[in-house]
Amino acid sequence: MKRTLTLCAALGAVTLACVLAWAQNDPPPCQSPTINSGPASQTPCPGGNASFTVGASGTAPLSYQWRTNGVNLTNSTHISGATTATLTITNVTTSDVANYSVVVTNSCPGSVTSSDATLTILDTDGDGLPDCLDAEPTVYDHSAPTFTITAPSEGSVF
Ligand SMILES: [Ca+2]
Repeated sequence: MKRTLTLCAALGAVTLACVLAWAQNDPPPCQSPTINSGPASQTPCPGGNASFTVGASGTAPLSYQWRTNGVNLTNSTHISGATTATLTITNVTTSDVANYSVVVTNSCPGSVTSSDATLTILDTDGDGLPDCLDAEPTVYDHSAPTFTITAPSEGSVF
């Protein structure tokens, strides 16, 4: 069938065989969404941004719904892209620490849910301050202090 169609197209032929081949050529089957990549876990700094992106394929158009711990997210001043392939969280706080996933659907039967990506604020040294806010190590100056002594002017009282 496909070879017949290719040959017909190549020759620009309109023959009974070609017409029959076109007529029998099935429309493309409905492809339920599948997830190809992501989302990846994020370790933002408090006050910074975090973005989660998913790569999905299937019969267009695809619809996206991001969720945190299983609850659908909605756009706000804090969250954008809740129903797109990329979720962005601005001005991250500790309350954003959670698992993030996305449900992808289209007009075909079935939907697919991504794996969980985590949002974590790292505190590697465990001092309660995120890594990005840990103070830089203090550099001490071990060189000898220098003094400048100015001779008192005549008539000064001590
Ligand atoms: Ca720390």
